[in-house]
Amino acid sequence: MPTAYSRRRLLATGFGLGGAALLSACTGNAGRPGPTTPVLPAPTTSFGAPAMATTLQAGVSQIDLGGITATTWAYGGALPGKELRAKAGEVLRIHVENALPTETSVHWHGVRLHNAADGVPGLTQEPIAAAASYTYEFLAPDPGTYFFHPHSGVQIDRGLYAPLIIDDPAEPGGYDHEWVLMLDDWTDGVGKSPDDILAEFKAQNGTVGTGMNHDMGGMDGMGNSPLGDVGDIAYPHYLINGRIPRAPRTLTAKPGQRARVRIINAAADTLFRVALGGHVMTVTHTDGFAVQPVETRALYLAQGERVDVVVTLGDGVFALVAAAEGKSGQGVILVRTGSGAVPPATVRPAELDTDPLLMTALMPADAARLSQREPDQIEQVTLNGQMQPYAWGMNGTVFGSDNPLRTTSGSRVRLQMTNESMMAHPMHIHGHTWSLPANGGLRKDTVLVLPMQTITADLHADNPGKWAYHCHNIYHAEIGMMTSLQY
Ligand SMILES: [Cu+2]
Repeated sequence: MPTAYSRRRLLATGFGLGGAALLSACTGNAGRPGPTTPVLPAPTTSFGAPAMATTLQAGVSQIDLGGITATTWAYGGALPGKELRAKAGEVLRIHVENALPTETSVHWHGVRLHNAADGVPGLTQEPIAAAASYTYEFLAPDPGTYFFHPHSGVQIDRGLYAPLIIDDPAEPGGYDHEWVLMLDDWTDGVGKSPDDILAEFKAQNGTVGTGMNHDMGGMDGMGNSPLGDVGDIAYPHYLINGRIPRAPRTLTAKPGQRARVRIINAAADTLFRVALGGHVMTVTHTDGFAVQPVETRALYLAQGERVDVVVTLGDGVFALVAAAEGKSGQGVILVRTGSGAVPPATVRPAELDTDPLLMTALMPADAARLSQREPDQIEQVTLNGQMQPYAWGMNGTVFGSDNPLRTTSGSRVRLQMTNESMMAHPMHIHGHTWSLPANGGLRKDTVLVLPMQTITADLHADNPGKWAYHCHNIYHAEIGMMTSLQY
């Protein structure tokens, strides 16, 4: 299946504001002041023996996607790779063996770890050469749903990803099952390779500048999303936990039981719209941090974002569907609690079309708030570029020609991100968790900035180092939509 490019399109109105309005009607406490001291201790580089130690091998593997075998790159020969799990405050030691034909790295996405373990070649370490190994050791301070993947080229668009779950010893539980779902868009070994796709984009020799860009280029029929343009590439397949929809995995439980579902979007270029047929989901966390619970029947999850939901299960067989937003295709996983026919691969639960919740419509749980404080420093950041000729950048330039953001330890830094393009960008900060003042201090490390939208995100500079700050559309990042925060 050829690569296809999304059509530039005019924005529909709405932007999921219904969800935001619903939420504030439920909670009614926007702007409530938070505690007066930071709720979390600063990350540390001095720690004791690891509570969790393991070896992770990145190598070339044959993966069965469900009747289709792909030769790809994966961790430990599995897709997704084996989940890693530890408790908050524990030290993890992961020895990485690189059996790939090229250099790699591992980034622990969302974890507020010390800079040297962040896994970004060029900023925090030398790449791990082919046939070499490297040991990451870090303390994971905050409980939550995280994942790991390379920060080398477009390797995340192969099979190199796996969950990283940090348990909260104080978690009250209240559920019978815990399921971890990884969403992905798939081409490697069955269509063009990610490196081929990137090479085609690079060959367009696009350039970026500042200023609103209303480009309307594009070629095919993609792009039918109320969010605007959300993806550039039509993939042959979309996966949940490594499987195509006609050979889905099945989760089993009993009717009436409660399941905590941790959902991770590991896709390179795809935003998903997620629903569980016949069910309402209660959103409890995003990007690891607790939110004021919200019920929804559908939600949007952008690349790099995570969400935890709790569902009370009905009786029968249900499809949890992750529909590729603005594209055709979907990932499916089944939930079976009783008898019933398996739904077809093309099943489309009605819940998908019920005003999906954006993660940026959530409000934080009180315990998750960062202390409120006026910023010491305000930085304007523009998100720039266009699909044709393909070019993406920040502040009118590309990574390598960028001016890193600089601050000092202890500062409160406000980033005002203005998206001057016609495409949504999931912006990700390393080593910190933002606080979004427009959401009462919602904590996130990956924030979807919609076309022409400005989002304000504060951070507390308590973790010195060189921190990548980039779009988590991995093709955007690799073509130049990345800078860094340094102090
Ligand atoms: Cu982007």
